[in-house]
Amino acid sequence: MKNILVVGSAGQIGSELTLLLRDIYGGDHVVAGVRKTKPSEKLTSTGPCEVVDALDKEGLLAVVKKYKIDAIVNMAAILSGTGEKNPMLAWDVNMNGLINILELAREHGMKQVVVPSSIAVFGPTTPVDNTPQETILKPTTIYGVTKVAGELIGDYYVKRYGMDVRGLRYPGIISHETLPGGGTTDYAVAIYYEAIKNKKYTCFVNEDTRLPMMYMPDCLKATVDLMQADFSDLNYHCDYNVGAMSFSVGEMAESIRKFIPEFEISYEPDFRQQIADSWPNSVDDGPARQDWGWKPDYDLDGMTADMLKAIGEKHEKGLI
Ligand code: AKB
Repeated sequence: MKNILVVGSAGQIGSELTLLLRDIYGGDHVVAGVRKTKPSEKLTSTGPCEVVDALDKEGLLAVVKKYKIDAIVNMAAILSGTGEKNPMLAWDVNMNGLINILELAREHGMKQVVVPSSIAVFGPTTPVDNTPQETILKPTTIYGVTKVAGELIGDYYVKRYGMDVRGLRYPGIISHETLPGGGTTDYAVAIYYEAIKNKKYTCFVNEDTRLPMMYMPDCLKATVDLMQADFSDLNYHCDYNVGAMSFSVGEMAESIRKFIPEFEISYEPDFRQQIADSWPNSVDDGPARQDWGWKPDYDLDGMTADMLKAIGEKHEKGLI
């Protein structure tokens, strides 16, 4: 790959992935595709930035031509919470945006397309513990429906056109650089910010809610490792399970109390409780470990220490 376009560069994963890809491939070779006209200083100062919309194929094409793009990472998506509020928007962005990118890649003979998936592909009838790679995919959210369809259409492009399309089923991603937006697992980021700012948090899912989660450094490592894996080693393409941690909200609160003993948590479950209840507790990522050597580095307390330190520093500087 010579020139990569990251669509959705201003988002939670996109913002950090773009910077990491620039470290690896060189700033000039990684174009940050953002929807807003004022991207962060970190994105604009380390390489090219363009305003792109996954739904605007002509606009994407102009950027592809301008920078001789030969790989696209599509991080643009409407997540589970926002998706339930606006199902048609989720369908439009997640499906039509994806098909625009796959078609552009096909028409221009691109070397690789990365299409993220999610634990949202699973549903209430999927086995909840150690959810296998191959299992029941009957999600009950529009986001999950688009993610199942995204995996299938990506695999179709591999089979039908011999293209290199890859993707991971991300668990909830926890990070302190860019806030997530509109997801069900957002509580697992908000809890740290509120612990630092107010020493208390009211969570929108209940204490026993247990989901697969991953800290951003592991998320970035998984994404880049999959991108760099030999295509011939891949037994799957757009749907690799990747696990790292599995914990309940109560266990998160306990972990935070090891650093902030006075931290208090209360619970006011909303519509996202049902979404969380339809997802697994943990996933079996054996194929990812076997095919491209996936292995996470962080556990809950290691992540908590890191998150509280980073957010604490932001707070001291008056940035949050
Ligand atoms: C969401 O909560 O919608 C996302 C996801 C698990 O894909 N973070």
